[in-house]
Amino acid sequence: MARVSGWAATLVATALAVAAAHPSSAAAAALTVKITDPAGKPVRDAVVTFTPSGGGAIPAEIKSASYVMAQKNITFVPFVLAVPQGATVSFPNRDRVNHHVYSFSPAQPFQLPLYGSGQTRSVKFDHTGTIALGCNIHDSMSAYIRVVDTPYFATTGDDGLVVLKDVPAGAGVLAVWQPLMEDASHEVSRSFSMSANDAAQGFAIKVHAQAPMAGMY
Ligand SMILES: [Cu+2]
Repeated sequence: MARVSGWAATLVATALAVAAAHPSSAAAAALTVKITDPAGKPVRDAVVTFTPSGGGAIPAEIKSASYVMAQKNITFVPFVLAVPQGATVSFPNRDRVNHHVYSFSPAQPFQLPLYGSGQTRSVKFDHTGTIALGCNIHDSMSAYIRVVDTPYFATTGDDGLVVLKDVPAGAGVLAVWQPLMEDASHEVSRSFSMSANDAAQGFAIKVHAQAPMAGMY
């Protein structure tokens, strides 16, 4: 008898009818994407990317922007941070206690040995993929850095919404990654042709209520 697998792909894609918020230029437009669960509840911490078919060169100002994964109240803040390939992420310790940040993720394992309050460290991420973070001192601390190879990316907040700005018209791939997604890759994608006008898309995804952290990445 077949057993039900909790990791079966369970993507349900739905189209959203969201009115365009403003007129756009001919060459590029805004793409609004809403991420919900199948019941329609907004899903936060989802990284949404649009990758043009020809590839998305990452402008220097996006690559060199400030990306921060802080430690505050024995928690990583934010829980999910999306950065472009080649970005440098700083890891400021805003607690009174020491932290030892590490990742064993194959995309880029690293260690930031014990450092104290008010200090910071930084790591440059040269490879795309998912970096699962932990702290050697505090087992409860976990967070994710998602390294992407397109300049068109954003992470959903409590409203499940992102707006990707200045997306070039033309074919590409629209993808959503969320660390608790009930899919082995934690990612779903679809072909999408961006028009010259503002557009809206929706994804309904199934996510775990709580993160089974160990061994996910
Ligand atoms: Cu710690």
